[in-house]
Amino acid sequence: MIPRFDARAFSGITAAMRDAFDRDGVLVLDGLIRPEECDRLKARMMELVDCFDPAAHRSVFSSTSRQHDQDAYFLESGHETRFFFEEEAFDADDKLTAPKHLALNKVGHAMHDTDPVFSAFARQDAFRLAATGLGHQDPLLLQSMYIFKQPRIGGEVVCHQDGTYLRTEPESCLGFWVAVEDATVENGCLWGIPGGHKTGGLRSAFYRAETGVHTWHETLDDTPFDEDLKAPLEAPKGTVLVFGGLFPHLSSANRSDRSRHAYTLHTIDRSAHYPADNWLRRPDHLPLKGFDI
Ligand SMILES: O=C(O)CCC(=O)C(=O)O
Repeated sequence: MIPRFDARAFSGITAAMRDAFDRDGVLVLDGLIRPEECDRLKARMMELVDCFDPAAHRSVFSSTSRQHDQDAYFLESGHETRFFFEEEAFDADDKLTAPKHLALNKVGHAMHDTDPVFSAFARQDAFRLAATGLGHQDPLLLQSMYIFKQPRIGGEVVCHQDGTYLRTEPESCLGFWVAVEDATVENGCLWGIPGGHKTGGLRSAFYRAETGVHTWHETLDDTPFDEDLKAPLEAPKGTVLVFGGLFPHLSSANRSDRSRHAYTLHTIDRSAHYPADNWLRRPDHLPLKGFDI
């Protein structure tokens, strides 16, 4: 049973939280974000979507087909706010089957630097305290996403470790997954393998060539993920799940009538080396920043 912590009055990582994180690979912080903060973030995202022209970019994010792996609009989004559709958002004639607000899979990957509302949300003390309390000496904000998990067409995310896509040497990635809306088994909550961060190492690494859109995976450890052990991480609005780069996690397709909006923030430690062949790159004039700007 993965413990849940009441984090409504969070003032830092406790010994019990640290023990749970080390043992299970994931920390469940209920109420860390107030409901009105979730609503504000969602409202700001809806404004950003209002301004997005769906005719301009038809980029799809799919963890099964992985067509985004060869897509310049995706690969060059590390310092941008860009919009990616659900795979099932288009019909056989390539027309959207739902209004854009109900057709997008996610928005990424740098709203924490490009948008004032998202920057303030990402840089709140709760995340800083959690990152430093879990061992980061000097956290850098690497990636953020707003994930819609749309009603009926929200795509599945296959079991993976975030360290595959956000590589540092040594591994230092920390993920904060925020339930902007209630996440249940029915609408596609996150699942994880408790203790799975200690069973085998990083399974694969994802690389991007120096130029162009060529990417590839390399197997580092062929130990299979033991998905029989996976547990649902149901998360009421405002709950934050915190996990490291080795924690295996996934989510099922959302076939329900309810969306499951989530926000994710990934930090790395400045002292760790961030190899230049990671897919997510920043131009020299937009370096990664920390919690203070
Ligand atoms: O929110 C989800 O359904 C999955 C998110 C996730 O695992 C990821 O983006 O790494």
